Amino acid sequence: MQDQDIKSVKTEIVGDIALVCVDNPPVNALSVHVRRGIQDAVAEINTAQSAKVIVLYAAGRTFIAGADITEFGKPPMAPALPDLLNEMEQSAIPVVCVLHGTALGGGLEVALASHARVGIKGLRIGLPEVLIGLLPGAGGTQRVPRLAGIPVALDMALSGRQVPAQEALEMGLLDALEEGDPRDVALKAGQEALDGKLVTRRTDMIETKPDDAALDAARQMAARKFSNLVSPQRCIEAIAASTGPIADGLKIERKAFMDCLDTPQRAGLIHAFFGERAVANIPEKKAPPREINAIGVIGGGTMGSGIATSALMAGLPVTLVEVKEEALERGIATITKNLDGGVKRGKLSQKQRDAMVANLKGATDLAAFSDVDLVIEAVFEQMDVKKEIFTTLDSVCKQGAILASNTSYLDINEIAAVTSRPADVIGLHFFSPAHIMKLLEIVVGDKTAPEVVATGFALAKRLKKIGVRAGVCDGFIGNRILAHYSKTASYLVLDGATPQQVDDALEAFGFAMGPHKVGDLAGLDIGWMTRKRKAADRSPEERYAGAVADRICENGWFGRKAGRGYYIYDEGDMHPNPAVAEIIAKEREEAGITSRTFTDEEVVDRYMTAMIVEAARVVEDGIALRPVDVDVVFLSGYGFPRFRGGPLHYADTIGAAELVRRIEDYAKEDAYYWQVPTLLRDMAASGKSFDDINKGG
Ligand code: T1G
Repeated sequence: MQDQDIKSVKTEIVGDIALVCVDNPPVNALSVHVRRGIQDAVAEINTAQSAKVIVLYAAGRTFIAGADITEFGKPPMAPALPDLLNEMEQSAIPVVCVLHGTALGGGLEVALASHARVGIKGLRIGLPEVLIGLLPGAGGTQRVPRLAGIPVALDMALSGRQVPAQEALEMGLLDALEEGDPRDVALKAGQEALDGKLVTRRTDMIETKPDDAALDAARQMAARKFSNLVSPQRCIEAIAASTGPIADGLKIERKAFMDCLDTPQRAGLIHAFFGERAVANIPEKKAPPREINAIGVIGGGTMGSGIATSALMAGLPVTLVEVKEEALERGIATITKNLDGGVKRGKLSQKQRDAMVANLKGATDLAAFSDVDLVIEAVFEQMDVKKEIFTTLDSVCKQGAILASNTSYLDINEIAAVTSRPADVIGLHFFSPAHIMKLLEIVVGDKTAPEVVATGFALAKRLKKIGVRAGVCDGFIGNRILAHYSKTASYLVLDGATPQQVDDALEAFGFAMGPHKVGDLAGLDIGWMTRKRKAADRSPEERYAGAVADRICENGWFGRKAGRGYYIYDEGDMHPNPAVAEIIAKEREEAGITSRTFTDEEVVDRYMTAMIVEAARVVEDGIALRPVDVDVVFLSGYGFPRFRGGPLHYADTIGAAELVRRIEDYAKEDAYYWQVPTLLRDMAASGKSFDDINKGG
C-alpha cells in the first residue's frame, strides 16, 4: 500500500466488522490512490480473514462522488475501476456500502458492486456521466438493470439526474435508509449483516428482466433529444446488453466508455464542468462578502420582476419599487405568475410559493429602500434616468448598502460617479428570463470595493447562478462579442445566404436556435434601438449590417410578438417571411451586390471565427479574466452548445494559426471588419492555446 493510499483509505476492525473509510476531500473522488486503497483493504481483510463483514463508507460531506475527472485524458493507472469492482463483488467476505451526500457515477457503481447498500437520510444518488459526454463505465449499465430494471437504468443514465434516497429505496437500489453519522450507521449495518437482518447478495448473480419496448423508446428519444451527442446511444447499447452474462455486458460497456472518453465532446463537456467552477476564482476571492438579508429592486418590468423572482426563490425578502401604483401592481402580478409557474413545473411547493409571495413588499417611493442591504436597478437603459435614480439611492440607502445596476451595456463608472459611494456600486447583469437563466455578469467598476465584488459572487451562488467577473466596456463580455459576430450573420445574408440557411447551419452546429429566430424571439426592435444608439459612433469604414433588419422593423415586424419578423408565426406554424426575401433582394440591388452561395460549413466557419475574434479581444483587453470566463458566459447565457465547451475551447480545436489564416482570407473582402487580434497572432506564433492561457501560460 502506498503512503497516499494509507491516507485516503483507512481500515478499522471492530469485532467481526471491518470498517473501511474513504477520506479524499473534497468529494471523495475515486483517484488512483483511493482505488488502490480500497483494493488493498478488501484483499488484506480476505487474506487475513480479520473480519466476517466489510463495511465501506466515507468521511466528509459525501460518499464517493465519482471517478476523479481530472484523471481523464491522462494515461490510465491501475487498478481500473471496473476491475476493482469485479474483485470487490467476488470478495468471499460480504461487502456492505453506507452512502451519504451525493453518491454519483463511479461512487454509485462502487455501491452497486457491493452486496448491500444502506443510505443515510438526505442522500442522493445518480449516474451523471452523460452530462460530461460519457456513460457509466464501471458496471452501472449492468448492475442498475439487475437491481432496478432497464427502465430505471435508462432514466438515470440518460438524464444524469440525482435521485432522492426514498425513491432509490423504492427502486431497489438501496436496501435500507438510516439516519446518523456514517461511521455509526456503518457499524449498525455491519452488525445487521452479521445477524442476517440485512441480506447480502451478489448483484452479478441477479438476472436482468428484458424490456425491448423501453429500449426502443429510449433510442427514439435519444435520437431526437441528443442528436449531437455520442454517449447516450452507446449507453443504451450497453444497458441492452445487461440481459446477457455480466462479463459480456461489461466488455460492451467498457468499449463504449473508452470510445466516448476520446471524443471532443467529452473534452468540451468536462471543460464546461470545471469552467463553471473556475470563474469563481477572482482576484477579490479573499475579500469578506457583506451580509445580504434584504434586497430592493427598482423596476417591475420583465427584468426587474425576473430578478425579484430569483431573489425570492433564494429565500430573500424583496422590496419592489415602481414609479406608479399600476406599474407596481403589474410587476407584482408578473412575479406571482413566475412563482406559480415554478409550482406548475414542480420546482416549488404551494407552501414555498406562498412564503415567497409573503416575502415580497411593494412601494412607489425609493425611501422604502432605507433598510435594504442591496438595491438592484432594472429600469430603462438610459443613462440620465439611471443617474437620477442612483443619486436618490445614495441619499436614501443606509451606509454599506450596495447599489447595483442591471444595465446590459452602460458604463458603471459613470453611474458610480454620481454617488458619494462609488466603492459600493457594481453591475449585476442578469439575463432574461432572470429567474431561469444561470448567467450573472458581475461588472466591476474602477472604484468598486473588493468586498462588494465578493458579495456579488456570494449572491450569484445563493441565487444558484453562475457569476462571471466582467470589466467595464460597451456590452461587457457577452453582448460586446454578440454585437460583433451578429454582423457576420447579416453580411452572410446580404452576400447570398438566406436567414433560414444561416439558422439551420448554426442549429446543426449545436445552437438551440439560430440568430434570426433568436432575434424574432427577443424582439427585433431591441437591435434596432441599439443600431440607432450606435449610429453616431459607427466608423465610416464599417460595412453597415443592419439594412435588412431595419427595413423589417420599419414595417413593424418586430418578430414573434408582432406575429412576424424574419419568420411568420401563424398559430404554432412558423415559416420564413416571404417579404424578407424581397427586402434582401432590394438591399443587394441597391448595394450592387452579386449574391453568391455559401456552404453550411462556410456559414459556421465565418460565424464562429467572428465570435472568436471579439472573444480574443475581450480577453486581451482584460474585460474577461481568462478565456474560460468567456466560454462560461456563452454556455450559460447565450445557448452555446455545451458539448463544444464554449467559443474559445472550440477555437482550440481549430488552432490559432488556422484562425489567423481564415481571418486574413476573409479580410480580402472586408479588411475593416476582419482584423486579426494581437493575442491570436501571438498565439499562432508561439503555438499557445487558450487553454494554456487558462492555466496561466
Ligand atoms: N472529480 C474531481 N473533482 C471533482 C469531482 C470529480 N468527480 N466532482 C467535484 N470535484 C471538485 C470540483 O471541481 C470542486 O473543486 C470541488 O470538487 C467541489 O465541487 C467511472 C467515469 C459532487 C454534486 O460527474 O456534480 O464517475 O473548485 O464545487 O457544489 O462511471 O461536484 O473546489 O477546486 O461542484 O457541493 C461522475 C461531478 C464522474 C460528479 C458536489 N461524477 N461533481 O457539488 O461542490 S465520471 C460527477 C458534482 C464517473 C464512472 C464515471 C459536484 C457535487 P474546486 P463543487 P458542490
